[in-house]
Amino acid sequence: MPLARSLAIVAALLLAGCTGGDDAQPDETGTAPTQEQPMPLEELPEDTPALGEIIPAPVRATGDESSNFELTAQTRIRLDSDGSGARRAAEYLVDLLEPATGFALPVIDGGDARPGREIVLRDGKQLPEDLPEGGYALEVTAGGISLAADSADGFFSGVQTLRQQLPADIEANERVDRTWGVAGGRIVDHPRFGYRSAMLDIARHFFEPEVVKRHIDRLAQYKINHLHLHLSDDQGWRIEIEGWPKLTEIGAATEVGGGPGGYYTQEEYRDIVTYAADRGITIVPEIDMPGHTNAALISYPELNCDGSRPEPYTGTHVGFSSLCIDSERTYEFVSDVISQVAELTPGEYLHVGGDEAEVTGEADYARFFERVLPMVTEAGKRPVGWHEYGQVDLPEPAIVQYWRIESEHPDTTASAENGNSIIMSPANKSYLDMKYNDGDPWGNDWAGAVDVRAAYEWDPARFLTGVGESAVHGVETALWTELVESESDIERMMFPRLQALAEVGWTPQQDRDWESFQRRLAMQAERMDNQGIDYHPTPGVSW
Ligand code: NGO
Repeated sequence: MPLARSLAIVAALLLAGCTGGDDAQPDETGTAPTQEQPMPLEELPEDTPALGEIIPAPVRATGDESSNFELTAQTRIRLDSDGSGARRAAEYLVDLLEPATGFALPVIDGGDARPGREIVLRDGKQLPEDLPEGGYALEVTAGGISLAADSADGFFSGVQTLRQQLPADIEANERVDRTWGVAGGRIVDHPRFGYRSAMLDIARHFFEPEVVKRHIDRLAQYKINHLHLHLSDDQGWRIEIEGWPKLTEIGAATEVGGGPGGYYTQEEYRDIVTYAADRGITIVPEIDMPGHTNAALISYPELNCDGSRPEPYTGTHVGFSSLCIDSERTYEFVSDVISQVAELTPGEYLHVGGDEAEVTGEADYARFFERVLPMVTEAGKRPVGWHEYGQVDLPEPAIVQYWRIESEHPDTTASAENGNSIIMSPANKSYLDMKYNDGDPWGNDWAGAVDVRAAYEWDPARFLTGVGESAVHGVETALWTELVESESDIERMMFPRLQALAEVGWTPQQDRDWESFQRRLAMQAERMDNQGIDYHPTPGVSW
């Protein structure tokens, strides 16, 4: 018997042994059922990624060429877990694998091990004890694949790793008749930051729910676990609020450039939230206030201090609108909005904007947030705000999102010193509305060009003076849509910078390396093509 085969059988038996299953025990005839075990794939198809050649790079990957796994129509997915996270991740995996393989893999709850034919998702009994939150271990042997985690986040991340370990054909929309191999070995992995996020501005240009859903699919594959939706701005109000119908009748009917705008009904929003959760993504809703509120003011002029109705705004300037800080009507409005949005959103966070309130006045701004922040915490949510709101006395759980390009920002440093966590979104690294290169015909440029390398080569814990690793809550890219009008614009601006930011948020700083990233990024081209992503083939990467 060839050595590789005997090793694979030993591995299969061991795997069965650790699950407590008894399929590997001798049967009535006294022979172990090894003939049921498929041959290990001694020759992986050439296009199968080596273990760990994925984005974001895993913390530790140890390949074992003698124990490659083959996914077949007989493979089943078995749950050995008490939580719902494993089931959700398993169902997601089944849906991911089905179109290209044509396999409708069954998900089985509990039951015995069946070596050689299964992918087991199990609670983290075999995880290293000190594995940080959100971590997982993926063990690939000829005898089966084991994915162990102790959180839904960990299971979803493990599934994304497995997905990228399959050949790029797995992303095809139609059945591809071929051998589906996975390189053998073990990955033990965990995120650097628990919060890895992307922001999409649906206020400047509105995007229909199905576009947002496709966007969610695309983000999830790189282990992005939050999607921040910028739901209101001067140019449009995008979510139905009961009791305030004009927000959607009037405030939603505009967008940059004069297009028709649009909004989500509460039902559509809930549906997006559920769709995201099924892919391991938490929605973070943002209602921007007290500035960036022209769309609310044209809907309800009583929110304006002089009671007059401003003109609808479809340009791209910022900093000219404000809710009336002294009017009780403002707080009735804000309270209804916050309580309804909180109710619709199961996730932990509610973003209250707070940026560029240039016509609000400093004392008014502080008074406004002194009333509004308790509304958020009372609604059971953790407030997030753009860094300007750091000038206010923030409650401890409040999170500050830094978006400027300067490396000094005393208010944000003070917030960090006071124990508030900081989300890092410096515009010259993570703003995906910026041009890639100076000569690009599209894109904003106030923060300078942001090419893939710039998006990759920075350390979120060293960007801002006084905001080190333990103060950083996570990283977020921002796609503002003043100049982004179509789904293909979204794709071109996001990809491949999104992959760079995904690795910034996941992989330990000392393990990150541009050469290695560049190589792995080039391998993503075929995956993105198969998904129909209209990415920007940025120069400097050997696509
Ligand atoms: C700024 C501004 C947004 C713009 C964006 C464009 C923040 C937090 N407020 O970022 O309104 O759309 O720049 O890059």
